[in-house]
Amino acid sequence: MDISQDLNAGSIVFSNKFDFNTITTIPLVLSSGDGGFESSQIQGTAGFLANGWQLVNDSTSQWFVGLTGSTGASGFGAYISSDGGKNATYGKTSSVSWFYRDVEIPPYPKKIDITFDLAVGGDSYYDKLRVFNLPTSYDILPGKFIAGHLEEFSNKDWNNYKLSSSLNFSTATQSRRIAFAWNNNNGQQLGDSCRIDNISINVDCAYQNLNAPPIFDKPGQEFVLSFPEQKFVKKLVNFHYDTLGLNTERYLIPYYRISRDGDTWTQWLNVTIYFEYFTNIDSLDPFYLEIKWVRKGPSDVGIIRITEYKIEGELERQTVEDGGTTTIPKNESIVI
Ligand SMILES: [Ca+2]
Repeated sequence: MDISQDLNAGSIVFSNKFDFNTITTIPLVLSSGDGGFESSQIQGTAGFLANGWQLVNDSTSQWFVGLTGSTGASGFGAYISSDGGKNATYGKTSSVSWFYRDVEIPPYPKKIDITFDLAVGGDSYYDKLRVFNLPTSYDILPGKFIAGHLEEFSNKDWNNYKLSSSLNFSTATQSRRIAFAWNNNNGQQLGDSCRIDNISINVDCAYQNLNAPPIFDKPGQEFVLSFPEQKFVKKLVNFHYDTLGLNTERYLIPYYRISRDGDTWTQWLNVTIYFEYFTNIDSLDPFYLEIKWVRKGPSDVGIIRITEYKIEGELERQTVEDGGTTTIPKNESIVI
């Protein structure tokens, strides 16, 4: 919370503005480690699990780890082989082989980026690599090729690719299944099979390094702002919120309550629509204050988040006779 004071005017303002534009990129898989098959340099099919990947190979054209799959700039990479790992070839029997991993997405995600180096043969109609961002509930099976891919590739020399896709905006962590699937049919081979290396997976998240804004997921959900014993705060000046998700009816209502001893409280009182001074605090005695926002409206979908609030107080002042009359504040600082 930011606090600013105007000693001449005798006013004090408490405000909090949440920054939704600051994005932090969080790496989930590094190209120098698991994503490059370099965390554990193990050749063959065991090289996948050794680097955190699950392997679902079909019976003919299968994924292997080894020198053959590398760009040449690093040790190992992944590749499709139909001769037990000797060469980057694919067979004339229809095959679909996968490798994948589940990644945990931090809260407040904006998007996920999957980058990798790829060289791939094949004809674009029958023989290809597809890359997926799937729910973890999706059951990956050998021999089963599916649509819903981010992109598909065939007949390309070594190149670097970056695939970006959106994620559900959520206050909780969620998981996704990032998958690579090779498919070939029983027709003609064209060139080498597929080689892939230096996979990195990053998620762009909002406000990972900032105080999280109050989020309201469900009807009736509350956010309470508590002030310690004090006698300055006088009114909620304004607040702002936005809604995420489907545009159905939901909104926030602010309330406040007061206690003289921190134990016995008034009822929750409505903040008037004109944001007038809180009532019940006209004596000069210190008091405890709580302001709360409650999600209202019939809709149980979507999210409301407070983007900003501003609370105003008055500093206690005294008058000093000094030739003329000067008013100065008694309290020059306050910590909330
Ligand atoms: Ca590598």
